[in-house]
Amino acid sequence: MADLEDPPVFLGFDFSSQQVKVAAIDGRLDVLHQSIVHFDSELPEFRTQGGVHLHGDGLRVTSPVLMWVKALDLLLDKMKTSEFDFSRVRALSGSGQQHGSVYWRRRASETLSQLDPDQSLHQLLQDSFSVSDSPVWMDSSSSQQCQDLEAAAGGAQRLADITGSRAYERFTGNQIAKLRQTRPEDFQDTERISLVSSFAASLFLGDYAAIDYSDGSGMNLLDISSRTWSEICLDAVAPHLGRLLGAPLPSTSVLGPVSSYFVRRYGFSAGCSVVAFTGDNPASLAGMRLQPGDVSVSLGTSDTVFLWPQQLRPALEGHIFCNPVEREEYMALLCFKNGSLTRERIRNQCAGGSWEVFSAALRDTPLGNNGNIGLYFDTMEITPAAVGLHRFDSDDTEVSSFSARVEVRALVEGQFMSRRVHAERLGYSMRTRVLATGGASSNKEILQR
Ligand code: ADP
Ligand code: XUL
Repeated sequence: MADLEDPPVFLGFDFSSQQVKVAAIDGRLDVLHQSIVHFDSELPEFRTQGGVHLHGDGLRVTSPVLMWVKALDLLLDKMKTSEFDFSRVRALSGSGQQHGSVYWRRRASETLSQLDPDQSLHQLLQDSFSVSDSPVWMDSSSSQQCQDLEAAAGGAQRLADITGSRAYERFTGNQIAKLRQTRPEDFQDTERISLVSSFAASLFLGDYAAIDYSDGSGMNLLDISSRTWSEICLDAVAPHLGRLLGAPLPSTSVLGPVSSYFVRRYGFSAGCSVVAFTGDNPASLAGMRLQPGDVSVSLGTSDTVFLWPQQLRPALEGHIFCNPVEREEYMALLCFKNGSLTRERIRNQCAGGSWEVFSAALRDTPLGNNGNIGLYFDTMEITPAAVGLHRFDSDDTEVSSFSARVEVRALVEGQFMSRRVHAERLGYSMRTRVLATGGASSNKEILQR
């Protein structure tokens, strides 16, 4: 049990594409504990690759919702085994991969509010989801619904003016519209729709957690100026959708105390608060303490460029989200789907599967790659909407291959040039300091190029 003298501890969870992570920090932001559960290797029974199932049409991408639940059981059990003192945790919060959606079956709220501490969440929530495979951010199967939503809103730019983005396939509103049209019975059986972030908060709260303004901006449903659901968009997606979503709240809201399940099973204090969870990119902006004018590059499963813009300029490319830190401010984001997984493929093909060899190739080749450049879109890219591999030599002639070392540099230079070009096209300058985060930011050669 914690002593009143013990300094408080705060927990941050991340439900990301490939793993669930936790970090415990104290009031000085010193990290006291970290644990990870990696989906593919530690939960092989779900048969995911990179945390997802890629379906036969090459467009649909989903993750089993019960895998996320089981990963949380495993993560908390790991913390318990390492004698982590849960009673010192004053508050917890977290993040989730953006856009992914969770569909709670009718009466799931009763189950959530009466969880038996002698059983795992995975056992208890077996029947609580009307859709077992949640669509995630890599999905690009809702083009028809995107067209419909843009038409209903009065065009792509009008939709961007309201929600911060023109219609994107991975944005949750379009996924909900698709579910309603293609699986009406499952949709009828749903009593609440969460984002991955608010789903994770709901587990801790023992009740449905609100969607926060910042992650809620990635749905094509939130009016980012009034910070309320846009009636035009809700009506275009499904009748009475507002009831299924619940009212959105600021990202810093304290939602309530942790559910008694966690008090009794793990020894959390009954006074531990659950603070709204948000999207992984908004959480990175908050965690990196970004200031207006700073630019950040996140090199996780996706690569993203995000910043705190000084003016609100919704455009046809990129996204504007509500800022997770300052209630009246915004954040801008560009998402590149072919990030770490494409670097891993080239590492496996050109560097024997070793980041060391990959980094050595970058050290051994000159900046500019002697004029060789490549664009590698293994899967349909988000920014820009393109697919395929394109290599050009120093004469600007398209070629079918490069040597291994040239390929590694062509990939990294091509990726970072594209991050810069697209940010600059939107009027954002990359000439100020650029902060890096995400798995690949541990690689100095990638950061230096
Ligand atoms: P996410 O949060 O999206 O699950 P992370 O931010 O944890 O992902 O990043 C995971 C990715 O980091 C992996 O797919 C891997 O390719 C990349 N990564 C990890 N270590 C290195 C390294 N040394 N060099 C380059 N990339 C790396
Ligand atoms: C952002 C996006 C991804 C996911 C997964 O729009 O789709 O960055 O948040 O990290």
